Amino acid sequence: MQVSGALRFIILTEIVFPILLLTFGIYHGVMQVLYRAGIIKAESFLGIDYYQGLTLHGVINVIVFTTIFIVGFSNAIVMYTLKKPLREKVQWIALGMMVVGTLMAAWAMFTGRATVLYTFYPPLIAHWTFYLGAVLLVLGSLVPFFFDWIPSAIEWKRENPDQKLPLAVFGTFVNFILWTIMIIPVAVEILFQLLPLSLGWVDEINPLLARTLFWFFGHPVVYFWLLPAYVALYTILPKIVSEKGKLYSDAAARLAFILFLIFSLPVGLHHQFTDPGITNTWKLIHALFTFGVALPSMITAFTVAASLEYSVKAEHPELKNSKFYWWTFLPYMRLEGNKWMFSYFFAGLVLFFIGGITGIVNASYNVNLAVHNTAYVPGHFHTTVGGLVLLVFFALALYMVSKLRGTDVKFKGLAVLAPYFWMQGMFMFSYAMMVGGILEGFPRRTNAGLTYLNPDSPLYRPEWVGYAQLSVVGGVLLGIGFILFFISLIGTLLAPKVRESTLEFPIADAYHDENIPVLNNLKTWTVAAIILAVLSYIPPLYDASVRGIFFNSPAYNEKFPMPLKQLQGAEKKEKKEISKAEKEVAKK
Ligand code: HAS
Repeated sequence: MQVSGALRFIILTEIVFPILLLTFGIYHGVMQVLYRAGIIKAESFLGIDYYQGLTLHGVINVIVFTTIFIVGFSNAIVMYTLKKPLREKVQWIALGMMVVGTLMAAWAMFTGRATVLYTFYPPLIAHWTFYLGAVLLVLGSLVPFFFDWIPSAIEWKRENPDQKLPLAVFGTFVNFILWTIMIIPVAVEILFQLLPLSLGWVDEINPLLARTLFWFFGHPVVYFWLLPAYVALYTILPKIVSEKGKLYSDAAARLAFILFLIFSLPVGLHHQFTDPGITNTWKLIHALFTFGVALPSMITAFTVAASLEYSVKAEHPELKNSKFYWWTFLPYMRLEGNKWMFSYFFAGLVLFFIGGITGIVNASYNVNLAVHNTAYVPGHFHTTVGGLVLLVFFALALYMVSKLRGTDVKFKGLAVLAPYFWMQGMFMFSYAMMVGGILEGFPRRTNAGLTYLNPDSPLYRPEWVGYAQLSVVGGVLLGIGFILFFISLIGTLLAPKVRESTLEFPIADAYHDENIPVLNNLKTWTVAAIILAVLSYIPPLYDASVRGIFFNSPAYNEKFPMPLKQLQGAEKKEKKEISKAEKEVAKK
């Protein structure tokens, strides 16, 4: 499909700009393992302190990179599958809002005015530009959905009344419906709590309410990152495996997307099992729904494995009766055609297998108490968003840049090795974090090199040293994996053009392609999702509103995440004790 110069520029920007930002995000990831292991024993490095770097790492990697890239990929796949060009004006507005929003938030973070981590829990408070930037970024990402893709899909439906919406568009729409709903609670938190506090219009806000509104958004958002990868797993992966590749079942894929729409929202309390003030019953109900949201991923595991088997056997009929041997025919290290992309999908799937199991551990209410706030949690999520999601996005980025620029993928050998370095690095990193977290209570979000892993500190915990050191090896391998991918991406971007620039995707047909109307009815399922989300959140939000207000709750020192009052209190106590001791000496 031919694409106008302006649209080509917009989509390329939406792919390359977030990856350029990701270089900072990943750099700060490597810095994290160095700080935590005590290889860097300092509060800051090159003018950026530990928590500022951790904020940059989290915000860039999972908020900025994901959002802009998802809009870019969704723009491309919707345009290609509906065969309708995008509306340029709408796209310029969306891109402008996202870029301006990102620059505002980046300014606040780089200048140390927004060291609030990606969860921005109060009482950590950022400069108002951080919050307004985030709002602009998020609103900008919705503009194409409402003002471009929906009108195009309506036109398409009018022209094709008997056909179901193409699966890639269906999955993308589920994702953006979810995105629209989940943004509402976090927008309320930002506009009515954080911004007024940051601007000094109010002195106090309710932190428990803020956390509950945040997690109303904060868990569904992980599926906003995941679903574009699932769109690619269902529609693109089988064709990468073989020319005759097919998706095993279209209905199973649609069912998975609908289950995500319903179950992604009523689950946020599984991040707040240890928060006081919210009734246990509702925490348990959210825990049960969390098991529900694992179901569509289990369906996906089966459908993807069946699609891989079908696609291999379609090309190798001699393997017809093979039960497991066909796995050896997958293109793990092949360079020809689009087969190089398989390495990214495969490494991502293997990592996600671990991410899924560990997610279910997290979700189990009582077991969660053993892992919450330990390094186990980052161990889990790096194999999900930093595993399948990131690796599939890397493959799509390289692929789309080469198509849109009309160049060949450069340094393909390095490009194929990159995901295996990444996978190996992630195995080591996540193993260290998870085992250290679950068995030894190694904490997350802590500059441990200054304290727990510092032999000169009274807090020294020698049993954590080995885990921290293993995570450094993992972190370095991850860094190498990223550099290999980046070399290939920049080479492809700057290489001389060898063909017309186009936009196309290898889209697989379905082997089982039944038309089941109930699975195509997005309106009904959207209403059901909203009702379930509202019902599951009214009681916890009520609890948080009435039980979460602690007047004069203390401010925090951002360098030591400890209430100032507690620090001051400790000082006072110390002074009292000193003066008492002095008096006793004087008496004697
Ligand atoms: Fe999670 C915390 C529960 C999925 C991301 N999660 C986080 C945080 C992030 C995150 C960022 O219940 C940290 C937030 C923070 O900063 O505090 N998570 C789950 C559950 C799932 C899950 C039940 N998470 C994700 C995904 C993420 C993500 C996806 C990002 C994209 N998570 C939790 C909980 C917490 C949590 C608690 C809070 C913990 C705490 O205490 O703070 C499920 O959706 C997972 C279902 C997945 C599966 C896997 C299916 C397997 C597939 C691969 C098949 C492979 C094949 C190839 C076919 C059931 C599809 C062959 C492979 C071979 C191995 C041969």
